[in-house]
Amino acid sequence: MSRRSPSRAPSGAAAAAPLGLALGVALAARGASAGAPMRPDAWWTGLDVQPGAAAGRGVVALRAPSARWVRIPGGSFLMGSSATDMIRAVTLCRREMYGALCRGDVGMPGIRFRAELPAHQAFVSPFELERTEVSVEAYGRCVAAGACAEPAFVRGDARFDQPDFPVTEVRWDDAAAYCAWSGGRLPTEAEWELAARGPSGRDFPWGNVYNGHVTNHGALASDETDASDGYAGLAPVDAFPDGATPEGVLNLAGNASEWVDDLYDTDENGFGYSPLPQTNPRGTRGVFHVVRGGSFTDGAAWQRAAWRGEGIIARSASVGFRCARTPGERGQP
Ligand SMILES: [Ca+2]
Repeated sequence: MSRRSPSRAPSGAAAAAPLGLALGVALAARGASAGAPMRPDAWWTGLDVQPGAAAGRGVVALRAPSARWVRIPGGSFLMGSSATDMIRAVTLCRREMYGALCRGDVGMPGIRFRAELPAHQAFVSPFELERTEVSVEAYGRCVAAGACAEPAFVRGDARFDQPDFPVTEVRWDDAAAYCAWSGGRLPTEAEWELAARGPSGRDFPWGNVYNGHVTNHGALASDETDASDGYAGLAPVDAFPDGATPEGVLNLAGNASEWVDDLYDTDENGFGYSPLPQTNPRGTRGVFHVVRGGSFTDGAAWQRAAWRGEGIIARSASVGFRCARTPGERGQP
């Protein structure tokens, strides 16, 4: 079965040829692809793509199986964004194709980023977070058990229905139901941000410098997908190991955005964090749940660990989730 990514798509010629010829074909394909323009949207829109244009091609990585849960030490950290953080966000945003939209005062991006204000101290107790987003395969076990609703994508749609892709097109309630069924719960927004930023307050899960090759990102453009990271659409939940946090949590930035437990609870101006208790804060007022971490349709500024989305949609092709649990609480495996 062929894989869903242009970076993984095997060459038919290479697959059928003897090893030496196959190697030659592969090397030639790589050389040709290095200078060939790539259609970032080709796979996503169902057009033919030229295999072999992705980063990491030809590199074999051996990885040991990893545990589902990663322990995140609790502690105090600076949650949200300062005025300086906002300037950095707008600067990143301005590099996008539609960067002219990225003003810090008015306009859609400005409003989106203002939700991160103000920077404030928060304390989070130790917890455990899933190393990866919940996969289609894992979620399917909950559906088969009758405990979760079917995701809304069309079965067999190769863009979404792949066992190792993050499950998307699920409602917040579905995500919460899965986590409860599988022995956890949705992380709070503060837990998610502490896991992504660490106690030092990183801008991104991997560090402070944006790197579009370690996150399955998109673009602020007419075509929101971007295959320069190797994937126009979703990627396997264990892809992008170089974008992991120091503790080993994968794809907090990028791939699927993620439901968190909190409701989007704004300040008196209708944006920004409401005054919440500093210890284990959790938004309990509001209509919509928060989503965290940019997706494969979001540009660099939305990959920042402080970004928060208001979750105004019930389901989305770019929103999935992962679960958390509190040490000492154990449910099903
Ligand atoms: Ca993610």
